[in-house]
Amino acid sequence: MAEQAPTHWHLLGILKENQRNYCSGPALASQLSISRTSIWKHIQKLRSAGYSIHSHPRLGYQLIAVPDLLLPEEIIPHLKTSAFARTYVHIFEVGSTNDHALSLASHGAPHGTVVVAEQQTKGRGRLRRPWESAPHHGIYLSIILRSPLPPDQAPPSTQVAALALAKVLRRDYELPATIKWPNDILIENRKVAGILTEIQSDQDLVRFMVIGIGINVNHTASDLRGPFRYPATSLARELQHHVERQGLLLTFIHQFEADYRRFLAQGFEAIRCELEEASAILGKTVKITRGQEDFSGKALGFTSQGALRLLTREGKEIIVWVGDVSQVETDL
Ligand code: BT5
Repeated sequence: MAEQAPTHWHLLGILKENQRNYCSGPALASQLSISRTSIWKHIQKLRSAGYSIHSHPRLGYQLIAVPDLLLPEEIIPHLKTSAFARTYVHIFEVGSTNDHALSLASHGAPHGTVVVAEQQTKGRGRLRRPWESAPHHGIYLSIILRSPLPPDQAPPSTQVAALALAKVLRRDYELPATIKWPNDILIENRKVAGILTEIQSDQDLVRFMVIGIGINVNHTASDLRGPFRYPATSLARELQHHVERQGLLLTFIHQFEADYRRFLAQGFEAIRCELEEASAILGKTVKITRGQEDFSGKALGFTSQGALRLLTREGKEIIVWVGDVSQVETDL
């Protein structure tokens, strides 16, 4: 990153390296080339962000606990991405991270900007359906993408995000995550995450996209009361233990950037196989609703552009670009 990290991040770095010990005020002051009063002010800043720091009149300062928050201090120093999250906006409470990101994008925020909130009061899904966003339990994230794609090549970006998340959940958490086309991540038929993509385009080119991802991480059963269109779950419920959100967010951002770059360079074909393997619906009979229309048929796979191929009961293959899968039945 070209920008210099703020002083309190350096201070935090030193406290973390010496977490078992106290760091004396004068030693910190000389290491950072600032006064002891400034050290104290930066300590106060870290405390107000949620870090628990013990101070001893003679021994100095000791970091006791790092807050379970998606603070830039905990994310940015670990980034190895080239664009994703290089601009990172963390908010404690917001209506919807997608709305916030759309507004930042319309004011010129760069490609890869990430907006993360600890809580959403008006989180939304497709068709303005509500997205339950319990404070501090989930990951509510929106990412701004500025790729010069023709408008008809942008929608598969949702599937790239879905694939990246499913891969992380399978590889790093050993969960049988699958993708219910086009935007749901399921674990054994229960929805653990949803994706909402919003696109602003001119006639020939996408101006920007905002991809919003909501992940149920440490939600308990009572956080997921619904009523929901589909049974819901969280990672903690599936794994029976608390999941550290910072690590999950970081891994997802890296995986998404890698898969998105591959998609931009090689097109949808580059991810088609992986998507088909991770699909919750291929080979099954599904009912798809699009506006007032319903289609039923067997999901066969994806076209080279990312649309769903459906074999109707009449034996005709149709191509579906958008829709909601409302029923999935395994073929006998
Ligand atoms: C989605 O829509 O699944 C997309 C959800 C995207 C949420 C993220 S959070 C960050 C960003 N900022 C936003 O404002 N949104 C994005 P859809 O397929 O339409 O599903 C919505 C439906 O899922 C709702 O009507 C409920 O039935 C159900 N639902 C709501 N909250 C849920 C939750 N936490 N877990 C599982 N299902 C939920």
